[in-house]
Amino acid sequence: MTRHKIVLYNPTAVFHTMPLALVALGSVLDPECFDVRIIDGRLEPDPLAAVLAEADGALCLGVTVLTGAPIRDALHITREVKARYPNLTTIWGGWHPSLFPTDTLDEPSVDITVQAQGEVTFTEIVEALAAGERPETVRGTSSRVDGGAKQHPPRPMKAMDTFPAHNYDLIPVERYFKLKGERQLDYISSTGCFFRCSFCADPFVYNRRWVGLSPERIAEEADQLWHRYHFSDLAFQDETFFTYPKRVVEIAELFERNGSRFTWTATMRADQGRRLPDDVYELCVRSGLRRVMIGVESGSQEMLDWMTKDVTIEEIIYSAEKCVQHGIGAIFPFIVGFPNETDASVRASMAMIKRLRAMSPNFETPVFYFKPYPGSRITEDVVRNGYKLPDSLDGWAEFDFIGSSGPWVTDDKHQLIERFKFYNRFAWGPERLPRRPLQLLARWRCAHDFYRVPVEKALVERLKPLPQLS
Ligand code: B12
Ligand code: SF4
Repeated sequence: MTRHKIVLYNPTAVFHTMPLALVALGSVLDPECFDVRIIDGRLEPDPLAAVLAEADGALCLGVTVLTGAPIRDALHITREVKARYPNLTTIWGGWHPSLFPTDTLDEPSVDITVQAQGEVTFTEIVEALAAGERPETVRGTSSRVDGGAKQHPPRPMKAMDTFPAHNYDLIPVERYFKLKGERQLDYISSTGCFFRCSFCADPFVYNRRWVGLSPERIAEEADQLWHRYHFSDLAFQDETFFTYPKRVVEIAELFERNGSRFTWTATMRADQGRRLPDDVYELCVRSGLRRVMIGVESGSQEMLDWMTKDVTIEEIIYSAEKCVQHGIGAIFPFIVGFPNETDASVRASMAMIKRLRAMSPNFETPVFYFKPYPGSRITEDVVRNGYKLPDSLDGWAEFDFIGSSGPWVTDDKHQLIERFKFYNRFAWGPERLPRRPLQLLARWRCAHDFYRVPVEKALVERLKPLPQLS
């Protein structure tokens, strides 16, 4: 039997999260028929050379594509591969091709795009290719038919328990541990989200549906993975891990029963945190929960209502208090610079950030600038009001949140936020030398909202440029 080579590529990006999408795709293919090679641009000294070498004799190249900077690398690789191997089928999947199924096919080097959940769709594509057929009308894809780009019927989401366990041996797990600086294994236990935040692409891509692995399966896999890789921390990359409290309880109980061998981190909404009983917090901590990520987005209730976050300020504070009470760390991401966001709203977010940071040295409050990522209701609104989104993949490649804000943020506001971010970062956290003097100064500045003449900032940045992510 011929064993077909399948090449999967993860474009270069910030951070070293494991390429779970490609692991998911590679794990569903029958290893007797398909030889899956995952190449991660973040690990290769010369990603193109690595992909070109593997693409020789392969059945297809699959690329996972997020909106923004990763598109640049995805385009470069796909164009070069297509130029060298014109008959090799190229498939793009992931968030950007899910949002732009047919527009992405304006790029001649991309043959097929895949929308939303990819396991079954990708299997059908490669099986058709292996049988020498053209996978032209597979559900959940878009392709060129009679010269024009056509979106085929969507594929309903499938229960995750029907898929085989992720085969982490497809990636060099130890190398990710090294790059992350900790033995942290990334893991996904659910897909989609029931909520409707109007800045988020998830409701558009998954139609507010959610599917998840059963607690038994998660605990069993975690146990097996621990024996295999001896990780010390498990990072759930789900959109909303705390969707069903009963499921969380079962997972935590099973982790505890297995000996709580590792710590874990997961995503939680503030309303979910508000409803979680104390004994569940306690159980989660006993089972290893060390940190949650709770998207706050704004300190202004008016803004939260406008973005249909369906969360209240009271719920955010309550959840934060519960984290303090139970010794759980938390990341509370904020977004500023929404269209028409008032100065008062930005000030409310700054006040909320200060309040949260003062509550615990284990609380982080990264601040992102709003960028109208496609697929969201706010983006539709700003486009209706004249904002021009990129109209090509090359344009989308330049569209990235890192280091830039939308046109709604004035220079003055940008300056204020950047200074606030700097001082807020130093004001809290561990109280020790040599940062202590700067910490006291930063704390004073934050307490008095005085960010003028930022000499300390200039000095620190000159000595050590800070990464621009939060
Ligand atoms: C890990 C992660 C990252 C990692 C990158 C992961 C990587 N591939 O390198 C890092 C930390 C770098 C990152 C960064 C950002 N991210 Co991010 N991230 C995630 C997160 C939490 C998990 C992704 C994941 O592994 N999922 C698990 C896998 C199994 O699911 P999946 O990726 O969706 O893949 C499935 C399908 O999409 C499809 N599929 C995917 N790829 C392919 C490829 C082929 C060939 C096929 C056939 C199918 C297919 O099949 C897979 C299995 O069903 C998601 C949220 C989420 N839970 O998905 C957000 C998410 C992807 N990120 C998002 C955003 C907005 C960002 C940021 C822009 C902003 C921010 N503040 O975080 C930055 C910057 C990205 C950039 N431009 O560089 C958005 C996506 C927006 C978009 N339009 O691309 C998401 C959905 C979060 C959200 N709800 O807003 N992110
Ligand atoms: S921001 Fe989070 S909770 Fe809101 S819709 Fe997106 S994934 Fe769901």
